[in-house]
Amino acid sequence: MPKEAWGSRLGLILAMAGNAVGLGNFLRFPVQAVQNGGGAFIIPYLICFLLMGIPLLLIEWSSGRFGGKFNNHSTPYIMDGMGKAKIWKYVGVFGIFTNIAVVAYYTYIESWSLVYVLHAVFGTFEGMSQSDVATFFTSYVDIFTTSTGIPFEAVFFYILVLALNIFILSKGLGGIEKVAKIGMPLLILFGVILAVRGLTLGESGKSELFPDANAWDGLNFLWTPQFDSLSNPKVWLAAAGQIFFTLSVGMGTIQCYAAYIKANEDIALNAVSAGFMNEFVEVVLGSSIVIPIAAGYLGLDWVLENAGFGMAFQTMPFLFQQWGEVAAAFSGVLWFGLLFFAGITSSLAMGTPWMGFMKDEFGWGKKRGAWSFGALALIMGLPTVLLYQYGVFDEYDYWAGTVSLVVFALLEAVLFSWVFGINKGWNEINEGSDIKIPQAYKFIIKYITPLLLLMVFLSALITPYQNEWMDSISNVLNGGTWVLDNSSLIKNITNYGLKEQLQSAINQSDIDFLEKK
Ligand code: MET
Repeated sequence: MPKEAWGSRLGLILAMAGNAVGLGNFLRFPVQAVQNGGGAFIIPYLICFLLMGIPLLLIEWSSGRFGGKFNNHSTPYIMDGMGKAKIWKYVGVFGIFTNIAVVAYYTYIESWSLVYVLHAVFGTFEGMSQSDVATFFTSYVDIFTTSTGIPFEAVFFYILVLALNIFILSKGLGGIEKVAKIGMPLLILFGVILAVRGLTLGESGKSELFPDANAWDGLNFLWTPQFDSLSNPKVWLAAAGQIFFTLSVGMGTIQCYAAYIKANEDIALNAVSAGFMNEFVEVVLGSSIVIPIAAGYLGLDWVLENAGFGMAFQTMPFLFQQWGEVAAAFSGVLWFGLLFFAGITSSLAMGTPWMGFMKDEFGWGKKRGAWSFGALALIMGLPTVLLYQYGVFDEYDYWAGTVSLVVFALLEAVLFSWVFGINKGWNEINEGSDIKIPQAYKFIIKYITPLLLLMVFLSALITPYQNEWMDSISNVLNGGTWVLDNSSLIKNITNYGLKEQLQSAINQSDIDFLEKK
């Protein structure tokens, strides 16, 4: 039997871009940008892309292709082949569980998108007020509004979407490639149409209720660079987190896709192209839809106050209604269809590390691999669906979608440059390459990227009260103590479930100092 490989270069790039382009580009990026000062966010974001994103892409693509040469297709085997110590295999296994935990909540959002496409078609939101649309969502995910305590519609569509993922995965690379070849162009087309609307809306949404509505305000807020943020660690951390999330680095999915690239085939140009494609979709399309459209109807102040994950499902369907019945249905299909394609091309990638591991370790075929992955995802995922109100969803996002990515990225960067060795690594990156990666990247990959990743990790450990770094530092200089924020990793590890009690026990004078600021 011939070895499995990507059907074409285009297929590979679209699958890799599909892996990266995801819900994060449309739901997470705009919110992060708004919450971190708009134009103030963009510069740190781009720097993180160049100093951590691109290097990690190169590390992951080349590690994957390297593993493929020895017929390894999963992070445990790929990493095991790069370092002598047994620990690397276990680091690879840890990476697999990140994927299963992310897929558990990620496919839930995918299922919402699919359901909302149907509701857009059937005109469910017609004539609803903004609060009706918002309530529609909360009752969809709410276990308290159903007499049985089980949101059947949500569970049904969740399982349906999971089954669809399993079905495609069981078809192997060919299935993933096909979905990417259909999904990615449609996603970009849908995104461009909506972005044109966002960019041309201007003040046409102005009303008596919202006299300040102006889409341009939203765009200006995002695109006016502000240099003062460069000294704020909070903004840098958010920017770094967004880069990891959006590029899908630190999970092992890229390695597993790259393991199917032939030994002499280019990875340098492919990696950079897929990375830039993701950035185009994120920075250009991701910032031209939700924010300007919401600012165009509700005003920038509303956006600043309400920017959050909920905007996509709780506000957009209401705003689309302002364009009339047909246009609302059409826009709803474009928006939620786009989210669905963005989601599924990423969740498919999250299945491959597990499937590859079962193949490498036990020789399991695609069907068995896909079904076992689905079963695990379901076991992990049902709590996010059934206990949504209890914050399970957010816990998954924090541990798997935020912390694990950084930890894994740090470990793989160390493995690549310091254990495998940067000289060997650099040769892997350049072997068969169609472009010349600037020599400076050899230095960056060896020193700068691991150092920055270490800094990101340490800062997450000790995030200060309310993420106010400057004030906390001056408090310490004034003889006070470093008060940890509840979001800090240390607090999350040690005080899990006891946050409130411990919060009240910390030094009140430090809190007073910080709050006065
Ligand atoms: N890169 C994809 C996205 O942006 C998947 C991220 S999973 C941590 O949504």
